[in-house]
Amino acid sequence: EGVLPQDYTLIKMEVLPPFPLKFKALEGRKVFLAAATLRPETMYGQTNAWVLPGGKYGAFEVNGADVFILTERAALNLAYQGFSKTPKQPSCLVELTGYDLIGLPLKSPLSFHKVIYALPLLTILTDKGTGIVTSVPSDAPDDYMALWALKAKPAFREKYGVRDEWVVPFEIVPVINIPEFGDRAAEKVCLDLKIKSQNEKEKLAEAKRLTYLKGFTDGTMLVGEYAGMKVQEAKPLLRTKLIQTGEAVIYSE
Ligand code: A2H
Repeated sequence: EGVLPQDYTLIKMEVLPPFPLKFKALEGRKVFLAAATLRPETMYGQTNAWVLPGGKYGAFEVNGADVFILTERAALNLAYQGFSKTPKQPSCLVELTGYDLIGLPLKSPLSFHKVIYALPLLTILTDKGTGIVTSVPSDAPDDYMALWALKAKPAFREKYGVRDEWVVPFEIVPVINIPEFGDRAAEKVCLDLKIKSQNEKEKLAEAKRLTYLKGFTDGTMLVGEYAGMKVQEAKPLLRTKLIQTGEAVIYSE
């Protein structure tokens, strides 16, 4: 944990009915996987959500009829930030694991892929954000490598019960141009640094640093209502918009 609080945008990825049996108690509610991101301006390029298979999650009542699926730790933080039925008290409707979430169809704000799926990722940290991550392989090196691995390895898909149709059709969507790295910065940087797997932590950290920094300072939006605008300017505008439309909430930790 850093010294300064981190301000995330929680993207509300709606779970599409019909719900699985485990979700019986959630019938008739609006249920969302709540993904913590620092890059709300990239949401056009979402291809899937990531969940930790063995991770513990819960379905928590937030404001109104909304239910958020996230870690208990995040639910407690949210309850202190005004998002719970009873102030400062998370209320859990169903306890879940990541295995219960794999394969859920989701509708996520701004995404060009209209229905995307929750997929397994073993490097998710349970003490950061919500334990749910939205995947943008055009701009996030971690997401690029993880999606590549799932696409390339049928045995890995099989091990986690991932169907081909939740992964294979999902192409990378260009969202931002960075003069130095082109329209798919994450792919370019992973290739340049010769990253072979998600487990090359140091190289991935360098790839992340490069794409994150250059994306912010030199990036231009390629798509959406702010196409042509600098990322620096579009980012706060898109964040505010997602919050005003009720498609995202602010979360800090
Ligand atoms: B970012 P920081 Cl396009 N475990 O969102 C692992 N990673 C997590 C996480 C967790 N529990 N919670 C959030 N994250 C990811 C988009 C994105 C992100 C892009 C590019 C870079 C990037 C799409 N994935 O992050 O340690 C989320 O991925 C690189 C910094 O708080 C979140 O933003 O700095 C970011 O890590 C938060 O990481």
